[in-house]
Amino acid sequence: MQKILYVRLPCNPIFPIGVVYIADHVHKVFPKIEHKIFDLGTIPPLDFNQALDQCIDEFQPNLLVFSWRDIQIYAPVGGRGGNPLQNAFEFYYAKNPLIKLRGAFGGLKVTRAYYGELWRNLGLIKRGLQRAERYNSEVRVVIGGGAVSVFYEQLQNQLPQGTIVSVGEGEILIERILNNQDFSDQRCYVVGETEPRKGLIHEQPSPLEKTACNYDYIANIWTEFSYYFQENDFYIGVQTKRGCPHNCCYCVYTVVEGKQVRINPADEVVAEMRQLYDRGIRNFWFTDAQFIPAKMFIDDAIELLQKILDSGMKNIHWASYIRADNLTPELCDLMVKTGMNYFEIGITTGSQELIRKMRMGYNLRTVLQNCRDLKNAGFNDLVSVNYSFNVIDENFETIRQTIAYHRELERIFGADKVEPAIFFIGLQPHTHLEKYAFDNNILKQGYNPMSMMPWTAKKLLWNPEPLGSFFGEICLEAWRKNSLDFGREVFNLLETKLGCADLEEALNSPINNRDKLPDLITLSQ
Ligand code: B12
Ligand code: SF4
Repeated sequence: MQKILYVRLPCNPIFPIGVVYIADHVHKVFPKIEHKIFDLGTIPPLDFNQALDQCIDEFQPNLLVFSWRDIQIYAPVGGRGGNPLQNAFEFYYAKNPLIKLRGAFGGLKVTRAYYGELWRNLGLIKRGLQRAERYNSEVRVVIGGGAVSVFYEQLQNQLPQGTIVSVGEGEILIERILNNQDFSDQRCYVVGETEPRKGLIHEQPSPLEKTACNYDYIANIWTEFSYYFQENDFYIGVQTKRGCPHNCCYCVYTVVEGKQVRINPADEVVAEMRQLYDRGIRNFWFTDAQFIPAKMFIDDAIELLQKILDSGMKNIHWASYIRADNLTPELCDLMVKTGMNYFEIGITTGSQELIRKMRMGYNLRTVLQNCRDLKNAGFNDLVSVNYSFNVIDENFETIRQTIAYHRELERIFGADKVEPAIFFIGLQPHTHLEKYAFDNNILKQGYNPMSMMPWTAKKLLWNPEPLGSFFGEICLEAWRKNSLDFGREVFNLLETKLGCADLEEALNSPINNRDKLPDLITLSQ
């Protein structure tokens, strides 16, 4: 008799949709297997060890499925141990020695928190295995999830021998393990037995037809399920598709999920939402890499939203990552009617020339038109616009263009409704940007992308010279003047210093500039 324990490793409270989907899938294929979900995200840190021991003692699993969601903490917001971006910038760019020292202390705190969490999670995996071996010497450990998908190579030396390390979605792999079948063709390796294949992450995931998650069953095998229903501002994850066909130079989603977009049938998505709705959930996060990955998927998005509307679920809200170049007036209308109340536009830059150089493949003019359609459809909520400055070939002119673009978005939605979120790219393995960094001697092959040592972190928190110090100083000044409205302050400071371009300049990417494209454009996967 198989007994599977799904352990979601500690994480900020975010619904553990990954293990829920795996447990649901495995239950549908093997209805007789006993499952239990144990979510360390709901346990206070001091109780982790004891709670894990107790769960294993009671359940005595013979397969341990560990799900690890996030490792990286480069976020421009307060989080674990403080605001990592502010600490790093104070340490790297402050001229005032006291501020530099404050940055150093802050950075130390963040670094300690980072390594502390890393070692604690690795410790929990080892501890879980040893505890489970008391009851079953043949117990196996499988580990997967977002963090593992990104850092599967680095984790190799830190996990117990025999651990099966999985990249990307894990349903078929677990199915194979339970059937005692060969799983060597899956995106995985076994610590101490096989090496991760070269380019493993670029392999396509196995096809899988997703059906609505059976939440009655999930509620049976997961005692803390209701934890996520207590706060009514929680956004529960629902996946509507997998994969993204794009090539944005800094993005790893497209390799983790694969380039082939696989749509989950709209009726199944609505059936899944309905079960959550009946349990009182009103906020949903469509966890897709992109909700509308390309024009050819607009009809699928329309079908889904129309079915949500027809289902009669009232007062619901949803959010997702959305490429704003793929909207139509009909879609905008449905988005508003179905309760999309938070909108993130990840345009990165307001300069069409840089959009092309970063291989992001969209047209800024179209984005503006679609934003106007959205506003006309009645969208009146907050729009968060993500900007990552200084990715590649940024210069004062492209900054002025980004300012012009941002001001136009403010004219469309209202300045109080458009929130600029200032990011700097956290460089990730397996991206075009990583290859660019190798080719330009910014990083050396064999570097450790998980390292938080200041000399490596400075390269991974992507803000290269010659503009690195300029942005460093602008950000420091913005935090000093108005840390509560950091993004807007950054834009105001940039505009005061550099002025604003003509919008038409921002929207054009003159063809003769193609000659000057950096190596990036010629990179292959
Ligand atoms: C949607 C999303 C968000 C949404 C989540 C909304 C919500 N309410 O759910 C928002 C915007 C809030 C968000 C925030 C963050 N995110 Co995020 N997010 C994603 C995204 C795009 C999808 C995650 C998801 O839910 N997918 C759908 C579910 C079903 O898939 P899944 O959980 O990955 O599980 C599947 C597989 O991983 C696998 N699997 C999972 N566990 C296991 C276990 C075993 C044993 C096996 C075999 C397989 C397996 O099978 C599952 C089913 O197919 C991923 C990138 C991506 N494309 O994967 C990043 C990602 C998970 N996020 C990431 C990060 C870092 C964050 C932040 C910490 C960013 C930050 N610095 O602030 C925050 C904070 C999150 C928190 N804990 O508080 C990283 C994590 C890895 C890392 N780099 O450390 C990812 C991978 C993106 C990246 N650039 O690397 N995120
Ligand atoms: S940034 Fe968005 S559109 Fe670009 S590859 Fe990543 S998920 Fe796809």
